[in-house]
Amino acid sequence: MFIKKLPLIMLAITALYFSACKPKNTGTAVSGDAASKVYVAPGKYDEFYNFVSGGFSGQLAVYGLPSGRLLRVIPVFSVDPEKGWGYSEETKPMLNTSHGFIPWDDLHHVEMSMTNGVADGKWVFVNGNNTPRLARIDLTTFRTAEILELPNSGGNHSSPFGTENSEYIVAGTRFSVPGDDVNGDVPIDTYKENFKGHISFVSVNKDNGEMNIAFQLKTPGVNFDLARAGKGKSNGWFFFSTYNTEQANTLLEVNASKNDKDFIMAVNWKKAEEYIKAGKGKKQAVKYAHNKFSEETHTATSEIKNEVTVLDVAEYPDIVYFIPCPKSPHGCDVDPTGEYIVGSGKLAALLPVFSFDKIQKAIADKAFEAEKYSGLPVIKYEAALYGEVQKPGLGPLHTEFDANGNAYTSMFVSSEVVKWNIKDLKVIDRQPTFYSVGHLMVPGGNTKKPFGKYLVAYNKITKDRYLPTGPELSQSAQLYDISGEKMKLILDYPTIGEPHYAQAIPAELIKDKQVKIFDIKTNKHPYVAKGEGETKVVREGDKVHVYITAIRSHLTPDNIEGIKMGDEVFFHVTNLEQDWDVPHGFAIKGANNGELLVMPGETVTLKWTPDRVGIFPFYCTDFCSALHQEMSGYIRVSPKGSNVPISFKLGVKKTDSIPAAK
Ligand code: RUQ
Ligand code: CUA
Repeated sequence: MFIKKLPLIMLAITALYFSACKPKNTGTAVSGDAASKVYVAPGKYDEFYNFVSGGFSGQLAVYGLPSGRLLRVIPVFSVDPEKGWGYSEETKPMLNTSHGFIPWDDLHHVEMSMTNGVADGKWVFVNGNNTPRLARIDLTTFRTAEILELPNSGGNHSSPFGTENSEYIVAGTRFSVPGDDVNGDVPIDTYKENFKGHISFVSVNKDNGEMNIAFQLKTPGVNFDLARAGKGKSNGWFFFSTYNTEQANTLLEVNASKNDKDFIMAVNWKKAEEYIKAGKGKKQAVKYAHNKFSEETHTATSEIKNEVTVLDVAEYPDIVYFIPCPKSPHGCDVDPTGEYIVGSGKLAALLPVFSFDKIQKAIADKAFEAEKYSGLPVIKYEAALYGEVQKPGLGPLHTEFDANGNAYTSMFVSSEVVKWNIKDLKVIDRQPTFYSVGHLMVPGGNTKKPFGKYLVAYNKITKDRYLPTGPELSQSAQLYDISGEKMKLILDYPTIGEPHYAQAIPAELIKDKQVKIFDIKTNKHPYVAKGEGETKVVREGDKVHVYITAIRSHLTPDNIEGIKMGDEVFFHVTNLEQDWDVPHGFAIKGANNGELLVMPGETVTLKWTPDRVGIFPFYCTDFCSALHQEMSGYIRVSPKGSNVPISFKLGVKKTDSIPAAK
């Protein structure tokens, strides 16, 4: 109602206002004992691992909490020369898609694998927003183990969100688009007829984590923003926030903000699963990549798959129910009991809290609006509503929970974190953020058993907090102590990329499960050299395979001759070390590629095409011992057609030259 009646000029003002404001007291707002709360003494460990999305960096960063110390950056949808990710031959297939090699994506959300509604520390799932993909990171190696492309999708934003036992990781499309199996060459203003939403239910293998698209739900064409699975009593249901239910295709800023209410879409996924089991889904021809990294061969494979099973919700009206939710809801969060569903309408002046019991009753009583939405039932707002939090703040985005019945909502426009009670819906406390907070995170705050204690605000704009760094300033996280009635800001720390969502897990759950080395004896890489005696240089036409080993402090072989212009050289570097944290690196002059960083017991390959005749040094890039600077070698490149034979050696051990294979 409210915005509908406003003239366009007012809308423009609203939009301006929505773009953020700076809180008044941007000074130091920390209290006296803050330092002792975040101080982790040298040699001591943090209490939590915090996995923070890197946004448009395509990476996932791991911080310790409460110190805010950066522990690791994990490349996911990115190439990373530090780790050779996307540069080595073994990792390139991880970034393959139906569009070819895509070395970048926009990583927004983080979801830990769960058992009984609590994070179990096995895997972290993340979304690629741009070219729709899901990734799984293994928490024993802190490396990306799997990437699955999602067909029928355009902008994988409402993703990834998991069920109580990670039966499914669910991914909703941000942009509705014509399905992949139909002719998409249609006028853009035929959105209403031709554009469809798709939600992917991706199954997760309990033992090895492997993902597969179990089925997709085809929905009306809207934008899906975020989602949460039900839990406890609402396990079996899923809740998605939607916007652009106006189905606009241009100037969304205005045209997708017209309706007084958009919807939370409630999905009975157990029902959908039953229909799928009964064979009701339709097989559809699509094309998507499924990429897996094997820790046995230390190599990724990419498979293009061609089929997905789709259930059209329009044909099964007892799967999907729409619940009106004020003004373009962003976050859609379910409390630890599973009873309360909070919709954060980013343009709304209140926060609606829906009741799962009331939703069930409304469905049983058919308390629906007279008008359906795209042929699907719309539950009456009042029939689903538990109550509204009045005047919570401006621009609510996301809500997390503690173990004591409190909710915490981020307010983008008024730049604050607001604590309120779930039962009486009264605001208890509000603390400024510095500023324009997007996501917030309470350790376990999305699960059945929140740990509470801390809250981290991930801010979109961070002026005045750190030393300035040119036109772009550092992104920021802010840590609050939430153990008392009032929240207390205790630390600021910069983040990499743009932080979106994050989750944290007690360090105890994973710190002793880390892979320390790869057993060289079980290395199944086809080009492994399990000892210096197995090193060799093999010519196969104009491809040359160099089996090379690294151990403190030499590379074997370190003198290589017989390479010719026009050759493609593959350096297969095996790290022979069997000690924790002794990687060796490998780089060669003129390689238009990254370095390699090879873990103990692992084999990794660098492809190099020499571009000129001469002597090319190569060396270990990781300072591995006092004689690291000695860990180097030379390769000689001769003109095409030269008769210099292949030869290689280390020290006096002149190795036999191996004649050309073909
Ligand atoms: S979003 S700032 Cu991409 Cu998760 Cu809400
Ligand atoms: Cu090996 Cu430096």
